[in-house]
Amino acid sequence: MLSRRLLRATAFYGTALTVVTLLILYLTAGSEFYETVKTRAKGHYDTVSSAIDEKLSQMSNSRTGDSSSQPGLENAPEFIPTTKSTEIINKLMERLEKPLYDDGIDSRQILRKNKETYASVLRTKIDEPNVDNLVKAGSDEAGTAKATFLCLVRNEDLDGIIKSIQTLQETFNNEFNYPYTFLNDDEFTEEFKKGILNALPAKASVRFGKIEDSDWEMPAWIDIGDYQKKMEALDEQGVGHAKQLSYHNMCRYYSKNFHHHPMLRDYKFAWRVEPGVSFYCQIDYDVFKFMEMNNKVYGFTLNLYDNPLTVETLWPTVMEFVREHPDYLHENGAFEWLKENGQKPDNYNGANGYSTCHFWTNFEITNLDFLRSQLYQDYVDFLDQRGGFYYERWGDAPVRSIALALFADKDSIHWFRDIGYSHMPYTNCPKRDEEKYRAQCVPGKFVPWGNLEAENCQATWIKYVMSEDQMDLY
Ligand SMILES: Nc1nc2c(ncn2[C@@H]2O[C@H](COP(=O)(O)OP(=O)(O)O)[C@@H](O)[C@H]2O)c(=O)[nH]1
Ligand SMILES: [Mg+2]
Repeated sequence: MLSRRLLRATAFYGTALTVVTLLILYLTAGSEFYETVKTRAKGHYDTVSSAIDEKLSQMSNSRTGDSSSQPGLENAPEFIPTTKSTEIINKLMERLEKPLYDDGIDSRQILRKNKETYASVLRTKIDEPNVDNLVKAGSDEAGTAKATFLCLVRNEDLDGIIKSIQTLQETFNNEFNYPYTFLNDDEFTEEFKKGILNALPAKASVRFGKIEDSDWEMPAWIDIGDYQKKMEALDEQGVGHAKQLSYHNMCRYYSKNFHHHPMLRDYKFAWRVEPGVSFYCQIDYDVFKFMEMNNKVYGFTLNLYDNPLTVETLWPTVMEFVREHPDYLHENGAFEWLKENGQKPDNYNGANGYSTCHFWTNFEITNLDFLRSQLYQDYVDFLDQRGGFYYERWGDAPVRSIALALFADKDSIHWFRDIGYSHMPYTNCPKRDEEKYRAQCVPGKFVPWGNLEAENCQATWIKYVMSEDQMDLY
């Protein structure tokens, strides 16, 4: 009894003594210590911000840039998930677990109807988006979005990328003068840089950057033997690029890392441009400002089915992630598009519950804040840890598309019907006024070969995802 009291008293006086000592120390030396820390931090802050200023001025004055890597997450408020009730979560999960169509579907009939839907939409004459805030060429605000074209290319892609950017300049960018960012996993050669600069008007702003090896290369925790064995098998089944390690790296980079490249840090939007693509129609309004002023997260032109052999475990893996983070789901997500099983039921079954519909990311205009959000990063890190970029051939297109369809508001995903665009073999060709065409494309003609018509997912997007308001945007 006595010893317990003694113990309690000792503990009490001991604590009191420590608090008093700390208080005295703070009052005498603490403020000085605080000042020192503050001064040091400010010094550091000043150094960092002057380095940024210097970089920014370099960016606007020079036509080349540096390439250091400095990843970081910014959580834009619109991409912070809201907490949801169990009832809502259960309803959302239910929609993700069942296919869009019940058993007994006639896939040929669905394909026929879908082709009709697609043709009738694309053959209806359209002009620019019907919004009252379009920023037209020549106006003060034209070209003022924080935005860049993004070209991930190799030195040997020079001719192909020149073709792409020249038609892009002619149809759009001569009027808006948005900058170009070229990225490569290797150093760009002088020949490449000169070739690009010569192909663009003198006023064009261009930067060339190198990707850090650690952001590009296969991560150390991938079992190379396992990767090789699995890709040998995929290759034998005719899956393209299966044995091409650089292709796996590229898909992972576009899924997980590109948006953290320091050269993109000051941009909110990136428009991806690939070698060998064509732009067909005149675009007289600022596409980036349209995205910004109408709260768009993503812009696409084409959406297609994928080869299910490349994504066999992607959907089950995504569902594991979703069960861990059900709050991340968006109540107005484009779930039906992911769960469509009518036109290509074998794809849905082969991909274990995923239609394989995806935006064709060789054209994409991305709100980088979405990709830099905690939500997207958690998602892609989870997938990355499972190794599917190497043990399968998960593409950046299905990975990005699933994230958008699950976690973003479907009304913030915009189909740029008015942008005539082609990457072999598929085309988005709208019906526009004659003078808006600069080259031949046939309105509604998706692909030159009839047997590939079934690869088009756009009708599902039109029928099950687009609201009337979205349809009325053109
Ligand atoms: N720097 C670099 N770019 C690559 C590499 N592999 C692909 N790309 C780029 O990544 C994009 C997609 O590659 P691409 O070969 O067009 O793929 P596909 O459209 O799926 O056939 C294009 O912009 C390519 O230039 C690579 O190994 N290094
Ligand atoms: Mg390509």
